[in-house]
Amino acid sequence: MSEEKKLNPISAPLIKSIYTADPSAHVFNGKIYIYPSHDIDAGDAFDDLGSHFAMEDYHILSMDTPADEIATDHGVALHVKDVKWAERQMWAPDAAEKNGKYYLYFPAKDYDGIFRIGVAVSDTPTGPFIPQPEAITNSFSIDPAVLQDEDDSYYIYFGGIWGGQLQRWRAGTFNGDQAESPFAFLPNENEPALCAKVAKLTDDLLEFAEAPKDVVILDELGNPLLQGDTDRRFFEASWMHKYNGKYYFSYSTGDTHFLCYAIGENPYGPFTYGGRILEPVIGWTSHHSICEFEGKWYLFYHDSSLSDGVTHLRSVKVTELNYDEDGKIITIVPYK
Ligand code: FUB
Repeated sequence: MSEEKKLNPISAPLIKSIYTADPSAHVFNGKIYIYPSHDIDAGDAFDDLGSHFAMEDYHILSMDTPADEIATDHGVALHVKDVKWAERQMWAPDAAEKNGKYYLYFPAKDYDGIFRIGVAVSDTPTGPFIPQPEAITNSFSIDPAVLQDEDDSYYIYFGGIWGGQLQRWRAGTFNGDQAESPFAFLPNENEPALCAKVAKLTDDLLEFAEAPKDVVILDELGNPLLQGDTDRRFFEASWMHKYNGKYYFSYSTGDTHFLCYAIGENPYGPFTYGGRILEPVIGWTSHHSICEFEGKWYLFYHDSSLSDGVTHLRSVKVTELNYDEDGKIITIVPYK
């Protein structure tokens, strides 16, 4: 038995009938809805571009309470074959609600192999979602996450390096040279790290209202994190939540497998690195959301324990998240 299999997880898969990952959780009308990726084994070999993540559709899950660790699968809410502009790889989605309509934000590769972000709309939280005919204008990269702020402005955070292609957009247009290399065009180790992006959404929530800006993460001295600081720098899996009036930007460090967070005073930042949320899980990726329900805070995350460690066959989970008296998130260890 491998060392991993001896680990005792602190939480159980919320659903075992399908593999799910990248859980974006929201409370709509008093109920928890989870917008995850739907993992499948499409037969693509593991590589550093994430080709093995060949997902084709989304299923929305719901839960009455996190305590039960049981979610209901509401079936296919959107399939790639119904999205005119998208060819493949339906990666981590998120959702938002406005005036009784629900908006599903999702990344997928277009027919040129470039990740774009699309929006699909529904009258219910569980879909089916009707996609817009085109991706969001000037969208790029992966892992959208939407914050509805208290003034009813909506902000979209996104981006991911390596297979997420963020490094290919450094000059403002897509650089397709050396397309098989996930490492081409990354900054040097002693240069500021690549940042996630943030943009306000238009009132109809269908487009960027402004050019995306960098989500800058500073260290304790006020300097931007460096690309070589792989235990702390942004890789993918943006999430934004508010706690006690502060903005908590959280993310995955990718190849070092941590979920970390940084705190700012407004939705654009800059954000100061705060620490780790979750130590590495079984599997390569770590991806999450943070959500308040009935006065308690929860971390939704995933691991590959149900598939015995298969990287691209993951399961969403939930565990309680706590803050200390200074607002720092108490680091969670996912196995006992
Ligand atoms: O699920 C596919 C990709 O794996 C996501 O977009 C990343 O965040 C990572 O979890």
